[in-house]
Amino acid sequence: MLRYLTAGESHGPALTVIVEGMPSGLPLTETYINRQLARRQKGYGRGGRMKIENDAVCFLSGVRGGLTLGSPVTMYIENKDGDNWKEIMSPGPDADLNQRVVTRPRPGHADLAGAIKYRHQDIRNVLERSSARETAARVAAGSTARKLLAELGIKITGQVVRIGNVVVEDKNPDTGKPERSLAGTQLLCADTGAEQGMMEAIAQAREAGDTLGGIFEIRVYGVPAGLGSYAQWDRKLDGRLAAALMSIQAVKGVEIGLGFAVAGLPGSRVQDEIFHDPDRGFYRCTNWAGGIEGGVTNGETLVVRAAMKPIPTLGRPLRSVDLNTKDSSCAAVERSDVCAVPAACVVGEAVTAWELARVCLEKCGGDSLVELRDNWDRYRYHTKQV
Ligand code: EPS
Repeated sequence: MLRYLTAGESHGPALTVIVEGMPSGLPLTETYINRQLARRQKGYGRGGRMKIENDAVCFLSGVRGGLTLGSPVTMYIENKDGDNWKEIMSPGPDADLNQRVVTRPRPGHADLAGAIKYRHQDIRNVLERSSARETAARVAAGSTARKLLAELGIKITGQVVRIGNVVVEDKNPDTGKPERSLAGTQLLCADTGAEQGMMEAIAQAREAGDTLGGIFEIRVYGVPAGLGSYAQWDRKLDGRLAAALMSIQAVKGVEIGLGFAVAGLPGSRVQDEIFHDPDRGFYRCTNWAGGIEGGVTNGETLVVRAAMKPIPTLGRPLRSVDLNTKDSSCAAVERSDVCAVPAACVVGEAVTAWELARVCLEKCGGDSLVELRDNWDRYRYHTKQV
């Protein structure tokens, strides 16, 4: 089945990802993936690193003449900043391990827990891999899945709906139409008024040496009923999406459809009534479930939201304790972002695409895109006939 593995340190020479199980015959170009990588780098509030990088994949295996071969797809993303860290990050005995040593863990980062777990005395050995730099590799993997879904008529969009205290009021959990294009927005937010407020909030946070989190919302259009399963806990698509989104650095909460609001509403306001039309088949007039019932897609648009906490690297650092001397001191300050919610949104789209591609392949199989499409078209025909 479809799986991927990423590797690479934030200031090492490169990030690498191997995607396995992608059917043969899928049209795939570096340019297609690079468009998504470029989206991940954008957003008002990002730090100095994004001025150095120009993320782009290089295919090392699995694609020939613009089509996947069915063999593992290896992608390589150069860290341009790696050039500035060659001596410090060298894998050989010549590495300069006395420069840029980090001993004051940042509250909220993996720094302290990671140092304890792996018995590191230099927290750099933790932060190099726990850094959200790794998400570039995940966007590359997710973009291959996004392309597969596009071939099946499934479209994924993401939108920032909150930064700090600035909230986009109309969450529109109804089935709705795809939002207007977000290209050209500063924060992947369709509400220009809210976006302006968000940018002001980010500017204020920067001024104060602070950071801001927020919420992004992912929608998936064109999903037929019947993906995922209620039959076993680890086959439930809602659980799988929650795990995928929660695994994104700094994400602390995930909700589907009405999400946490269900706790305060009566059943009659939470469930989506069922209707039937000879042309449309079964349909709903509301989508409070966010397109999933019992761990299975119900044919409505998927609506998933994730909450990202503010990045723990603060210009005005919080109190911490030196790992080696145990003296009280302020946490380390590394170059970082003030707000990376738009970037996390693009990563959210990627991991959602990945999980969706997996359930599509589980449902309809196929070693080649042609075989998958045959099975897919037959299944879609069935969903319209019932
Ligand atoms: C990131 C690269 C990192 C950070 C950020 C995300 O680069 P550097 O550490 O060299 O500044 O900008 O990572 C974090 C916020 C973090 O806490 O790790 C990227 O490529 O997205």
